[in-house]
Amino acid sequence: MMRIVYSFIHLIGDINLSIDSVATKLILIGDGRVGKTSLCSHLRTKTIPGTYSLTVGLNIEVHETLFQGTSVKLVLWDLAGQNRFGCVRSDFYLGARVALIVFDVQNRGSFFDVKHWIRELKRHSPNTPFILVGNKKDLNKREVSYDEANLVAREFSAQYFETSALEGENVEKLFQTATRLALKGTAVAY
Ligand SMILES: Nc1nc2c(ncn2[C@@H]2O[C@H](COP(=O)(O)OP(=O)(O)O)[C@@H](O)[C@H]2O)c(=O)[nH]1
Ligand SMILES: [Mg+2]
Repeated sequence: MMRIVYSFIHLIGDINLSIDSVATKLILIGDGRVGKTSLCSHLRTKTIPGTYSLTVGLNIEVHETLFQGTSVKLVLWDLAGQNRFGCVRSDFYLGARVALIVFDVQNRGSFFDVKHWIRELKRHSPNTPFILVGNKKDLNKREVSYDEANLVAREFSAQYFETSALEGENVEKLFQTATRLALKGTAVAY
């Protein structure tokens, strides 16, 4: 049954499950170990796993939230850490209503790769809006400044959020903003 629902989401991006309920697809992309799985985990359980485990293949999770009085099922597609841009299958992007492009503020390499992830998203799904996310803001060994990352986001007319999946800072707000973006243009958002 879930598989059928997911293939519908594949086809049309979001579906009205009933008059006051909707499901929408959100994808997380970015280099491995930047905190994509932890962000999803914090959103759902308010904690992140104690031990690091590499995401194998793909995680698909559903998070139910309320948005403007409507029950929204956010279908989170969390890409495996070992995937590189250029190797991600195009059906991962299919029907995505919003993307989170995540990097680690204490890892300059992951920030450098952001432009490749943006290019990849535009190639597969040109109309999918994205939010740039600088994660691990709780750490003091910062290698990327807020202003520098914000500038890249603005270059693409995107928003920039800094988060800590560890402490939960800005996580709820990030996903609320992502939900708003995902539902923009669909009937339920109005
Ligand atoms: N300090 C800190 N560590 C984090 C944060 N988010 C994730 N981590 C750690 O970074 C590692 C990689 O996280 P993970 O979510 O698996 O990254 P992914 O490969 O992008 O899914 C794990 O050891 C996490 O505990 C954060 O906000 N702050
Ligand atoms: Mg992961």
